[in-house]
Amino acid sequence: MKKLYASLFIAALASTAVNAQTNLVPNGDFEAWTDGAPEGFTVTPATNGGTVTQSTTELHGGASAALFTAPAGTGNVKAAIADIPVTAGHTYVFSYWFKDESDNARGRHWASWRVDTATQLTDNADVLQPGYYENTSGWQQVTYTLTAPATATLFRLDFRVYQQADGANSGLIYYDDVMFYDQATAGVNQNDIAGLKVFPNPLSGNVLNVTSNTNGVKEVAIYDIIGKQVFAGKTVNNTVNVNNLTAGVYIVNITEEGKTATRKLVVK
Ligand SMILES: [Ca+2]
Repeated sequence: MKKLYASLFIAALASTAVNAQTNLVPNGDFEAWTDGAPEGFTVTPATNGGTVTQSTTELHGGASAALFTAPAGTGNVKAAIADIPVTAGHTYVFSYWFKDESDNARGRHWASWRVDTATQLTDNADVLQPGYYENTSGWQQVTYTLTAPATATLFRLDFRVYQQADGANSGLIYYDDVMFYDQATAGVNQNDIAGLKVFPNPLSGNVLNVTSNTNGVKEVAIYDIIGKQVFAGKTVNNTVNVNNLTAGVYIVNITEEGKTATRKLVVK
């Protein structure tokens, strides 16, 4: 028993160290607040107001999340992080969770690769500067895997909440667990699951086969093209049932025994 506890403790330490090193968003889990403001974020209200406050009752992980209250009119309340230094050609994972069950608020992230603080690049603008998210059911994860363009040295990111069109005042959106990390430092080996096969592809039925040389239980997460998670589950007899997917293109993330791989999936 003693040996087991020691192993678990070391595993927990290693896991903490990896997370601390790899997440380049300070206080991305919204656990640290000073004088009512989230540490590491600069909050800018609209001329019509809007606030970002600590939520300890509604949250995705840890003990708190950020609660955005929409302005009473046009404009947005914004929470921005300091620009993150990036290395051109490295692959980064950008991910966060949000919950918008309010008819009176809509939100989005707003991000860019930059040559410097003054010069913005247009690479990945389709996903880094998206339209508004309106009304999710529960917490939703947004995830992108992106490669820093050749001239990029910085990544800029903020979250913006607006009053929903035709909405009343005081709409609410929650954000939590913001991550931005260099995949090379994540301790995750991409495409390293020996013999991985995902089929049929295109998929027309409900049963997706996910097989590998070891055929261990795999965690499967599926994202739509705007990065919203639409499925999460584990394989049973090397299959997952994905009957809730509508026709379209998806990204499938598969994890088996600490190794992760990504595949594109077309659903007919
Ligand atoms: Ca949190």
